[in-house]
Amino acid sequence: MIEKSKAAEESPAPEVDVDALIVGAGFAGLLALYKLRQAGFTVLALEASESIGGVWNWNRYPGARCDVESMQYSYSFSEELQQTWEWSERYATQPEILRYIEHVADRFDLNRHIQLNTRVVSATYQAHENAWQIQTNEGQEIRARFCIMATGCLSAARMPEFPGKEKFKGDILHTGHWPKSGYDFTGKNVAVIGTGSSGIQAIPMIAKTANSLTVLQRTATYSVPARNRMLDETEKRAWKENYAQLRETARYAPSGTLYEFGERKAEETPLQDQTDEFEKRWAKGGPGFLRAFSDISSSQIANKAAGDFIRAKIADIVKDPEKRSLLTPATTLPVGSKRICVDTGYFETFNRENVDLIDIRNDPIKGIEENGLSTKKRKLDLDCIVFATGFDVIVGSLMKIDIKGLAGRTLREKWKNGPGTYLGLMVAGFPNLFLVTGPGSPSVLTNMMVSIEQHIEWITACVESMRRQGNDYIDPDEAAESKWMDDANSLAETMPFLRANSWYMASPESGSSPRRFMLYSGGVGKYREICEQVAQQNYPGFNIGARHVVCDVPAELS
Ligand code: N01
Repeated sequence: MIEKSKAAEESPAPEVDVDALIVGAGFAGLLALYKLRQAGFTVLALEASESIGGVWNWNRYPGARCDVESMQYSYSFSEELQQTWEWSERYATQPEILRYIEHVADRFDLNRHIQLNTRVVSATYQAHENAWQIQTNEGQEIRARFCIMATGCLSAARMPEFPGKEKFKGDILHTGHWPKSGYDFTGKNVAVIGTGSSGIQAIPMIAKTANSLTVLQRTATYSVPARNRMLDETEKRAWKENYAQLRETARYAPSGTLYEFGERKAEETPLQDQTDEFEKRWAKGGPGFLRAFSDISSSQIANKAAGDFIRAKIADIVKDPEKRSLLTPATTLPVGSKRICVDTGYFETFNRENVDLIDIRNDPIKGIEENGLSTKKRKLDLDCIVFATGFDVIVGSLMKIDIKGLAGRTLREKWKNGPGTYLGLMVAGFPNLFLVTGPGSPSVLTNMMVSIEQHIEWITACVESMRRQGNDYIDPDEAAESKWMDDANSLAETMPFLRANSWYMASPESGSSPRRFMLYSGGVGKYREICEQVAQQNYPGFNIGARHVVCDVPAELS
């Protein structure tokens, strides 16, 4: 599995098993394998699961599909691939995306570099040999010059601990960790906890076959219809004939996705025209609803107009007045402060007789028992409880690994007051360790395919440039890192994000002090330009050197 490069064989420097060790074999891990191998580095990916696919391998719940259109949620690195792969629907289903990932791995012969069923438990930087020592759950030890953490932002399923959970005799499932064999809800009494993107997709599907479905909601969610449909040949041809240009435009679009961007400001648009535009977008479906006007994320008035429109739609759809009121997002919650959901018949599902709704802010979950679940006011007899409670986002999978950098300092210790990175790509004191779509980058605010490709291309170019210059050590400056994170937080102050409690925030509840925005919200285009500029100027903000420099580090750091 581990192959030595010619350069490594000839190198007089301390030997490593592999030039680049990649953690994770989802979209990011596969691309890292491909690009770094193309560049002549030896590569190995370790994947905890028994199969590849990352988040699309784990999230097999009914109704799971992507909310970025399939023609845009795909790799752009190979013209042949994008011309030959056929997407069938506007929004691809989880099984189709997984088939695509498997196809890519086969087509580019990546599987031979992937070791499955292997969880990385620790990664320790060894200063004396300038290498990362990786330890796996199987006790395997691998030394790598570079470590690429392609661990995903939404991979560590969050399972809240309700008292009595272990006593439940029925089935407990988590949307982010769904059984591969599937699950049959037919005739069952089911509760779903959580109404984010996963819950909103799963709830209408579960309701179709369950005997009863009770949704336990903490916060009412903004959702717009997906209007999913089969793609027709003309549409696909239009994309394929113009892919090169469309992809390039997407790389500089605010979120890396092409929408019809409204140029007018809602604030300056007469009310009837505003409503007409929102209606048009509602009928078209998809998150492009939020691009109706250019000021929805910058103006509270425009944002409220978009929110009011959705609230009015919910009022039209949901018949029961109590459910309607509970499902209506508060006017104090800006649209887009959390990721907008995209659904197929979500609000309509609450008109079904077998579907009930409990507001757990008013009627909190007390605990789980042998045969069901109790809230303060109600007792539910259940066969199955589905947790759609999300993930330990962005940093969750990294935090599961015991990562030690210079002087044995752990990443957990370094990030105890919230995550910090330079450019979202590296952490000061953790040399040669690259993050993919990490905190401080646009990450989950964007089309992840665009962000993943940009990061992997940047990382590959960076290590190639180091190799050209005879360097093999890179570590960002603490000062550059602090400034980057401060600037990212200031940028977010102009957006609706800080006005909501969402998982975009590192907050005192999640161990961060002060409360900070975790991502870069200036858009993928601006972010790409900054990263490109850093590379062109030979990486200011990074300490780059050759291994003898590493040997010269002060004793207290080695
Ligand atoms: O997770 P979430 P998700 N007790 O964190 C509630 C991507 N994704 O898996 O809002 C009770 O958004 C929580 O309540 P609240 C996409 O980026 C994409 O749904 O915090 N409830 C919320 O309702 C998405 O944004 C796609 O008050 C608890 C829900 O659980 C991201 O994944 C599909 C609770 C969690 O929502 C995450 O989505 C699916 C507790 N202790 C996912 N803890 C598509 O592409 C949490 N909740 C379409």
